[in-house]
Amino acid sequence: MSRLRLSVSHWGTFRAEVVDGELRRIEPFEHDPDPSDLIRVWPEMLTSPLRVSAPLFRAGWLEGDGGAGRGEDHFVRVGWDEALDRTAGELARVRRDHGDAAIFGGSYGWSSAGRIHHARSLIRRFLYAFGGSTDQVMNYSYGAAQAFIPRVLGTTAAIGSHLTSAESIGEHCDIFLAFGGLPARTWAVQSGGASAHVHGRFLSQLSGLRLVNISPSKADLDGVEAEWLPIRPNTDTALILALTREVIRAGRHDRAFLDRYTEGFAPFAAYLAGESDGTEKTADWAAPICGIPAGTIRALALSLPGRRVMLSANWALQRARHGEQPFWALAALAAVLGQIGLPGGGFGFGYGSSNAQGNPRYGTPLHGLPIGANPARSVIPVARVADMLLDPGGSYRFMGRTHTYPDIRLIYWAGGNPFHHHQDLNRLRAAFRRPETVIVHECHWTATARHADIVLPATTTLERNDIGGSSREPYLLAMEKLVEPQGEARNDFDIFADLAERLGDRARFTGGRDEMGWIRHAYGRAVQEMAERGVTLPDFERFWERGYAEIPAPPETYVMFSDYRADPEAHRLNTPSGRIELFQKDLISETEGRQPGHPAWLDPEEWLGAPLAQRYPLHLLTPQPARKLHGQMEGSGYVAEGKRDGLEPIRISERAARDRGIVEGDILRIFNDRGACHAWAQVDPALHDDVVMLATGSAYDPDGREDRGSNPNVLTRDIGSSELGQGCAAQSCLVEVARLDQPLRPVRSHRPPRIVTPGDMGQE
Ligand SMILES: Nc1nc2c(c(=O)[nH]1)N[C@H]1C(S)=C(S)[C@@H](COP(=O)(O)OP(=O)(O)OC[C@H]3O[C@@H](n4cnc5c(=O)[nH]c(N)nc54)[C@H](O)[C@@H]3O)O[C@H]1N2
Ligand SMILES: Nc1nc2c(c(=O)[nH]1)N[C@H]1C(S)=C(S)[C@@H](COP(=O)(O)OP(=O)(O)OC[C@H]3O[C@@H](n4cnc5c(=O)[nH]c(N)nc54)[C@H](O)[C@@H]3O)O[C@H]1N2
Ligand SMILES: [Mo]
Repeated sequence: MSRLRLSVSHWGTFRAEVVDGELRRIEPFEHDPDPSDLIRVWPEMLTSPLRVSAPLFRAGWLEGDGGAGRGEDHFVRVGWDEALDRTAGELARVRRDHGDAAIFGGSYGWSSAGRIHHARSLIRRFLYAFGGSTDQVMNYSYGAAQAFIPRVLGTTAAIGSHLTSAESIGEHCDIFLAFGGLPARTWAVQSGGASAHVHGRFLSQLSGLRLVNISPSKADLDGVEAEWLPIRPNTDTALILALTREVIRAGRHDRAFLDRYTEGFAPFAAYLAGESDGTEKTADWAAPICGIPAGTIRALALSLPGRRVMLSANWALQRARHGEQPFWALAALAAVLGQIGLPGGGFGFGYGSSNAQGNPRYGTPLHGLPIGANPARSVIPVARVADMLLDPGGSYRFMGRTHTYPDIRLIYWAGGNPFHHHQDLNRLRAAFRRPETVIVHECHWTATARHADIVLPATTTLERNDIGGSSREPYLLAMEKLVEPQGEARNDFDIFADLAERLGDRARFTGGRDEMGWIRHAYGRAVQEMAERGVTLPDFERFWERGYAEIPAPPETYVMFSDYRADPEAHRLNTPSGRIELFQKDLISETEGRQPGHPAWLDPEEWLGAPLAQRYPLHLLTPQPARKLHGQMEGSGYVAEGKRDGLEPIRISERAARDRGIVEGDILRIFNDRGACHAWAQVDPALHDDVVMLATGSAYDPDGREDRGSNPNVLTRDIGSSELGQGCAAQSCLVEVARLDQPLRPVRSHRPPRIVTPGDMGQE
């Protein structure tokens, strides 16, 4: 038997046995204390019938149908040379006739682990090298916070890049409030490559302290003793404001902290007291909004002062209308309690949202190919993609300024799946029919590939060499090619290199290095950086042979904002006042009064307290899928184990099920004015009565406005969090569900589209 070679995915590091060029067996990385079951999917993903097997052109595009057939058409098989010639030709034509910004190359998506072959980085490097393109800024994960929070806290560190360490919490914290819980499910994953899963270790630090799960779902905090406060979705801000007001009413706020470290407490406090709008934000005020009894809110508030408190919120809270507010309000509550910068106290966003939050600050050095600057200087906030395509020249507000949408003629995507990640997919489908040409590199037949005109087959990580890991985790990982590319798949790197050559300068993209050249270069930089930190890494050959290099943890325990607390002058924050801003006057003028200047309860429009709830009385939440990374494992047997009739489960409360005559296992139609999809009922005894939960990740398989499968993004609303952050607002969505009484139309997404070979027309 040959030695087991190492490879890496966002959902886990593993070793593989390869016999006669075939992947026989995989086993978890020897240093992963708690590997995720998800790695089991790899052998299937590699050879899936859904692999894109050859370069293809959409039939209607060849006939000049103006995009009408996108998503419905069959494809024509072509050779690589012809595919690359046409792709390079289309890029050159659109640049010449419409300018560089007419190419949309934001290409949002997680791509694969491994830094050298990271598709989204490569496509931007390629496009920027030849004039640039329209890009996307921020992300779907925490876009509202990413755009807005630096404005009031001066940093994005609080959104998950450097949170107060688990050890510090274990040692010092008395009360841990977990808004959205701390689900093990999301900790399966780490962008760049999960190597050591530590959710269990994190929870063990919390045992013995008072832990409160504030979430519509009890299952969001499992495996450790916790209280559960079932909250209505999107109402956390109201609860947090009421907790804050009750602390102030009791005179228990930390005046010394507020004076020294914050700006604008007075106008914020006036709002809480009702001086600015006539409504005092008491527990009695919040109770009917968030569905938690006033007595419970008041008792919780009064239990906080004088204790070491960590206020944690997961990213889902801000993927909502006015998603900027709960995070800002939580930071304000932490300030009112005087907890910011204390060991085990303060706040943190994302403890519940991916592996290794609260790890020591390893700062594992990972370097991909440089992307460079975008000469086209054209960007949109990431989730405004459909608006842009539908409204060229239209204006919109973002981060305090007015911007104009470019006129997009060509879409180029590699490493993402907008028909997974975007909201209101029927609207996106209409938007995708607008441009002249859509080019997609994919490994698998996603809905995005089905909506393209030119589809180029990409390799997966298993078919190439790379270097991976995450800055938050302790291993640099050598990713060794395991098998030859399947079908005619090629590396994105090689595709872009060949396109660059056709555009006149191969080296402008490759930088004169090949795959192993870039891997050695990345490792060399890591060796140098670690040497500066006094750590000697093994030489490249030894690293590659062994499969990993370990990065030691720094000796000090990390506490967010501890330096600021110690010396607020020397460590001024990057905000207008240099302090934590609880009020910003400019917000009011910039938004012409549409936003108040402090954290505030703002109506999310689609929530259980809205008039629309008369017609659509259930709040749909769309969490991350347990058996997948986003849409990536669709079509596998591993994922199918969780399905029935090709459909995903939808969690529904006992009461909501009873009221509708639904029992466990029933097939449901989930609908609102935007569309409908299907799922089987999983009755959940520990879910908020008026909430249903359907995970993302099911392939979009449209039949008119109905999705044949279980994709909740036909239901979600395509609107920005607000004009401040313009993040996606996927979690603000009302629906109704009913037992399906007609036969289900079979799901088609497990089969590739029809492919014909020229000269052999009509054959499949
Ligand atoms: N309703 C709702 N929608 C959501 C969310 C939600 O909470 N609710 N969450 C949002 C969030 S947080 C995120 S991050 C997004 C995720 O959205 P995406 O990141 O777009 O989802 P993925 O399925 O990971 O898409 C990555 C794609 O890259 C492809 N790929 C993998 N490796 C390679 C490669 O080497 N080369 C090429 N060319 N392609 C490759 C995969 O096959 C896959 O199709 O979804 C968002 N959408
Ligand atoms: N297995 C797996 N893990 C993943 C991913 C995956 O695809 N699969 N994706 C990764 C990515 S890209 C990201 S960005 C992170 C996302 O991490 P999160 O945003 O933390 O994950 P979600 O599953 O969307 O939401 C977690 C929980 O938040 C609760 N919640 C939703 N809305 C509200 C609300 O308004 N108030 C309160 N109090 N609670 C609410 C829901 O009950 C839900 O179960 O997950 C990462 N981890
Ligand atoms: Mo994400």
